[in-house]
Amino acid sequence: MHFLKNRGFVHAHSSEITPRASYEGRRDALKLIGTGVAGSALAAWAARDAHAQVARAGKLAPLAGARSALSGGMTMEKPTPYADITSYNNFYEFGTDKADPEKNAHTLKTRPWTVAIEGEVKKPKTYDIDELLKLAPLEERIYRLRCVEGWSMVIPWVGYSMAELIKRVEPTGNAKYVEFVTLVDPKTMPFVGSRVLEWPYVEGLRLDEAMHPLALLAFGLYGEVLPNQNGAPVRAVLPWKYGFKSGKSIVKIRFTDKQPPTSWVKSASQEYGFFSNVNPSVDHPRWSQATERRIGEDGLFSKKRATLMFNGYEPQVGQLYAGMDLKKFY
Ligand SMILES: Nc1nc2c(c(=O)[nH]1)N[C@H]1C(S)=C(S)[C@@H](COP(=O)(O)O)O[C@H]1N2
Ligand SMILES: [Mo]
Repeated sequence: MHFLKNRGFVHAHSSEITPRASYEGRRDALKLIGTGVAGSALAAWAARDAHAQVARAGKLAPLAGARSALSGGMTMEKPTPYADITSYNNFYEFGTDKADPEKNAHTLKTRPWTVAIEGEVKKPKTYDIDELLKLAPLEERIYRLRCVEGWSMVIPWVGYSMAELIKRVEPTGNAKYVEFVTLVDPKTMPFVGSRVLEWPYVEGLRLDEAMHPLALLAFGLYGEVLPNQNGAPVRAVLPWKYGFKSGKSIVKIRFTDKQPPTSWVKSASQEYGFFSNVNPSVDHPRWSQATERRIGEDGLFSKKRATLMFNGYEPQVGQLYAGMDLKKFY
């Protein structure tokens, strides 16, 4: 234990009961430090109170969430700096360069905003965004995000499990899939006239995937409302899938009996599958998916990090795919 002391790790008094989440977090930190992955920044991060929220960015309106145990081991990974999370984006409606969304998305109008729940549900309803925001207690979830392009970030989201919404609208027995339709507005989105993708940007999940507690509806990050470029006012976050499954600026959630045709499958089905679970052993036809570069930490010449099965969430989500051939259902 001496190496922990040397790095300023703060031990709780023995009279204190160690909360489960902080105990598990500490174990994860030990593992990382043991493998030499941790620098002093990570050690400092690991030494803070596991229940404390990530400090606000100080840029937009505050939106606090109680730290969730569902962050799992990610609680101990250092969040990517706010400046990187908000300036290196994929949001093709605002341009295809990484810097375009930050430059262009100021035109997005996030109020008034509604999200329509339609299809195979007993209680279809169009929610005003401010009602949707208050539907369930907000939590802070620190998740890895792995883009199919080979980079990753660690993002402290604020939101609640999609399951909270889904159980309130009561899917019928016919509901097998959930389709997420995002905004298409030529007046504010300069690139929806382009043919890079079919608009609106549509994504989808199997119902059991959407019901998994890790599946998040996010309204904020770094203790504040979402910046427009990150998908304001509400987006999906599926941490075990490639980033493109997490649609930004959602306007409609539709429950269906058939697998919805999604934008990326329509544009190149040999390259992007409906499931798109992070899988280091299934390469993209044009590049390997075995490794990744962490934005904000790893330079172009740094040794790449190993990509983990289901982006590290295999213990939580592996069961969803038991018995499936993941090479066939990529
Ligand atoms: N509507 C919409 N949602 C989208 C995209 C997009 O182009 N349009 N890009 C996706 C991709 S490829 C990734 S990696 C993530 C990036 O989210 P971030 O910019 O918040 O990190 O958003 C996803 N959601
Ligand atoms: Mo992506």
